[in-house]
Amino acid sequence: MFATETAEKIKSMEIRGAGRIARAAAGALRNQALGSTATRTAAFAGEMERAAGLLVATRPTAVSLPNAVHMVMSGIDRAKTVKEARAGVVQRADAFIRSSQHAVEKIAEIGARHIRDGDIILTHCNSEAALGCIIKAHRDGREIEVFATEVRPGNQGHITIRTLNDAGIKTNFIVDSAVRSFMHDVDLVIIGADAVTVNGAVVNKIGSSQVAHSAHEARVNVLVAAETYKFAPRTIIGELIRIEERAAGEVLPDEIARTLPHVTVRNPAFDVTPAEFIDMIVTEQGAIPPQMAYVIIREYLGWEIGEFHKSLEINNGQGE
Ligand code: RUB
Repeated sequence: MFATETAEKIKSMEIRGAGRIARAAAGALRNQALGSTATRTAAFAGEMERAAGLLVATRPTAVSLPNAVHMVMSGIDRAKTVKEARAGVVQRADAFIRSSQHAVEKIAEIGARHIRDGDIILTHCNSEAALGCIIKAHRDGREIEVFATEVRPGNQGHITIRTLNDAGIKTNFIVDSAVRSFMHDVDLVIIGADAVTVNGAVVNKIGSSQVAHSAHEARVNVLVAAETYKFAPRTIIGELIRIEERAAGEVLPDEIARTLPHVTVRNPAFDVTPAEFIDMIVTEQGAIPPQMAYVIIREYLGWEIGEFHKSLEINNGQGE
């Protein structure tokens, strides 16, 4: 699949979930590079930049997407020939996809260690990283039970309960507004992430902050399963994560909305859970308290504050 087709599928949410979106984007750039007929490096780089821009513009919240694109595209401008540039893109895209899959497996392994025999776990939305931890604990022989939310308006909970059912895990399916009613029966909350900011706040599916708040109130631990490429480097310089607001029709059919001229439907797809409601973030590099997010950005993503200063200077016309 080339970039245009992949971008459409990400936009329509046929491809969804921050990890899958990132791998699909890397794969699309790889295919774009292999299919390019450009004969000059500048033309090749231009085509790849346009493809990268198209992919990054599809969904604004999942930081895994620009991070993956950044990793695949880095160094393209230093290649001396099209052959070299193409090989670089293919090599970096394949490496990203491999390391992403490995990260999800590693997180499952680490996260499962924090699940005890007899635990009742609540999860929200559909996160392969979060479900990986739950399924690994079950496969390791721990007897567990899950509460899974419906996840209005996208119904991602339907994907979650099918996955849990297929793994043979006892699961309770509840509407989003029932979370607080059941929280006292729950031992642990596990959710995924679309972005983690430098101060340890987690951006995830709308409703996650209510889930975490309710868990905090009931003294239930909240564990976030997030690969390091979901950490947001630009939050170091104060950049905020943009919360995607999707079409009103996902919440209320247009024919009904048309009869309610005084009603505006709001449909944010994500919300922000502050670090104080999160006990641990499980990354492929290990489990960390949310306050250590900066270390992940610096050590594992390789983004230094200096790099931002440099890019800011260049953007302001002061650099080079
Ligand atoms: C998906 C969502 C998931 C994270 C993490 O939202 O919020 O919890 O993306 O998922 P959407 P994963 O359905 O709108 O994309 O662990 O699979 O990357």
